[in-house]
Order: sequence, then structure tokens, then C-alpha cells
Amino acid sequence: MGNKRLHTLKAIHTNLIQQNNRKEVFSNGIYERYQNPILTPDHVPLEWRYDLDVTSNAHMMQRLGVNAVFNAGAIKWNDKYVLVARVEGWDRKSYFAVAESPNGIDNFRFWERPINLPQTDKPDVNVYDMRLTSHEDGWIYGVFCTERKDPDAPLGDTSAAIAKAGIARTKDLVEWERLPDLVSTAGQQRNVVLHPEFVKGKYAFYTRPQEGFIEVGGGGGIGLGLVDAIENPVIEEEIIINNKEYHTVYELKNGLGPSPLKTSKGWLHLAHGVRNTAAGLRYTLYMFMTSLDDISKVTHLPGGYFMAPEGEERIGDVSNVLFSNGWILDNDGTVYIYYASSDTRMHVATSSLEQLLDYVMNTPPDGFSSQKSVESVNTLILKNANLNQ
Ligand code: M1P
Repeated sequence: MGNKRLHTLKAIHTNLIQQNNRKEVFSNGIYERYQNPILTPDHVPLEWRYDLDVTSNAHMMQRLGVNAVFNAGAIKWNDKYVLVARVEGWDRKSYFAVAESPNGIDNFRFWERPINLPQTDKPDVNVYDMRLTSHEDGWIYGVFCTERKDPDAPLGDTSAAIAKAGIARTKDLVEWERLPDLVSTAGQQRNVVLHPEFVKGKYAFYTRPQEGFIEVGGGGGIGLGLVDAIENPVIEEEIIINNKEYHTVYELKNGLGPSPLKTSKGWLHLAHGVRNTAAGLRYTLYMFMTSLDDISKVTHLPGGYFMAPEGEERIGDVSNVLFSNGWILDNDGTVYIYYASSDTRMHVATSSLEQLLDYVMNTPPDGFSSQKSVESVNTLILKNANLNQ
């Protein structure tokens, strides 16, 4: 029985990994979605999940089940499209694992083992959402969230946690050196991203200061802070460069996605915004651009979302969520946007630098009222009417 099941499992797994991915038939002209998710729990190697010995696992049952594969950092590495995915087990704990594809859209295959992340003197309980930055100092940095139980939680509160930014660096994505966690002015941090270049000779971190583990409280917004030495990462001063705002898609909170892309027009950013609804929080993606001369200055901020959950993307462990912490700008100008849906699976969308710049620079900003939205629609109608004369 075990042997037969093993044979079937292997065939299904191989089929899944080798499946081609096709573009959706129609797009919005900004980016193109693909038909299949690129990483799911079923993509995780059988050796990580099953005891493949039929004598000790006669039923060939899954021993270490995977619940979700999502929120992956991304990098082009040795001509391969590489993701560092958040793999979450049935036990709720996440770990990082590298998966690579020859073309960025399908055939993603996990490397032999998950990443063995070194610990600080305060061991992590849970780690997730790694942002990869190829820094001009020559290292590849992985900045991620490290979560530990709140030592000051009242007796009986078994869920209160503290979120901090963990930092590790590598030259080969296999061996990682752990650095101390980022120290900042805020009690908690999530969605911290390292800027790829030095700013005034210092390391620059995009942050998201928050008061509680889930709630940002009086904090929130996408912040920016400088660090003198990466081996002692302390931010003395944090400024907010993109605030949460009433009646926008980032009304409740926001957070930077991947490390920004440098373009001739400015730094291109992808972020997530969160708003509340009767059905719970809704996470969508939005974009903005900052100045090449001053990375704290937002020069363009299109109104509304760039990408929102659609179809099966809407459903998962935490439904109605799109989250992205990885993208790759290829030599030919193609941009691979890696995003997760509903804290469950990974997808890819493709666009080009030209399209994204057009989107960011020519989409009207949020006018912050229905009246202003009508004005924007009327401006467009008038422009189109003049075309027809
Ligand atoms: O569940 C949605 C997301 O929630 C958190 O993001 P944020 O701190 O911006 O609310 C993170 O836990 C993220 O991993 C998760 O996808």
C-alpha cells in the first residue's frame, strides 16, 4: 500500500513542478497575471514532508505537513529566478526556503534543504516575510520579521507577541550570517526593508513602526531611518515618508514590499495597504515613486490599488489578502512581480519597467473625496471626447 501511494505521490509532484504556466487571456494593460500559482504546499519536496520508508510509514502518511507557502523575497541569481519563500508548517511555524525557476514563471523547484538561519542570543519563535536586498556593499541581505512571545504579557495571555526586524546576510543564499536585530524608536517593527545603496554613507532602512503586534496604533506609515554600522543596526531617528490616510486603500496600515527598483525617473516602490471592512481586513498592493536625490521624498503616488485579490486569490488562511515582498527587474526590462494571495500561495505577474513607470507617473493621485473622483473621471471623458472631434 505504502509503495503504491509513494509512486502516485511522486508522479503527482513531478507533474506539478513541470507544469507550464500561461498568461491570463486579458490584462488591464499594466501587468499580466498567470493561470497557475507558482508555489503551493504541494510544491514542497516530498522528502521534507514524508517518511519515505514504507517499513516505518506503511500508510505513507504526511509527517510534517505544510500549511502554506507565501510572502517570498526574490532575486535573480546565477541566471535563475530565485525566491526565498515563507514555508509555514501545520505547526504554524514558518521557515525560509529557496526555490528557483529557469524562466521566472513556472518550474519552481525548492533547493535540497530549507535555510538554516543562525540565531541571535534571543532565539526566534517564528520568522517570516524576508526581503532580499543586493546591497552595494557586496552582500545580499535578508531582512525579515522575527517574532517572540511578549515577556510582559499578562498571565493567561498566550498570544501577545513582539515583532522585530531580523537581519541576515549571505554571499550564496546557502550560508547565512546572522546580525543583531534592528533597534529602532518603535516598540515593534514589521515590513522592514533595506535600501540597496548607501545614503550619506549609511545603511538606509524602510520601516513600519507599530505600537502593538497587529495594530499599528499611533504608529504606522512607511518610515525611513539610517544606520551607521550594519553590525550594530540602531536607528536613532525614524521619519514617515508615506503615511496611512483616511479613506484610502492604506487607511489602517501599510508596509513596504520588496526593495525598491532604481529607474532613471526615481525609485519605484511596491507596498501593501490595509483597510478595514465588515468582513475583516483587506490587503491590496499599491505603488509609489521616490526621488533619486532624496529617497524620503515621494514624487508620485497613484490613487487606489495597483493589484487586489481576484478569484481564488481571495480565499485562503487569511482571506482577501495580497502581499508582495519580492520582485525582479530583468535585463530586458521585464519586471516579475511575485505576490502571495490570502497568506496561502505564491503567484507571479509580469510587466515592464516602461509600463510601471507609465502607471506610476500618469495615474491620477487619490483626490480624497467622491467629488474629486468624479472630477478625474470627467477630465478623462473630456480628453476622450476631444479625440473624437
Ligand atoms: O495576514 C496578512 C499579513 O499580515 C501581516 O502584515 P502587516 O504587518 O502589514 O499587517 C504579516 O503577518 C504578513 O505576513 C501577512 O501576510
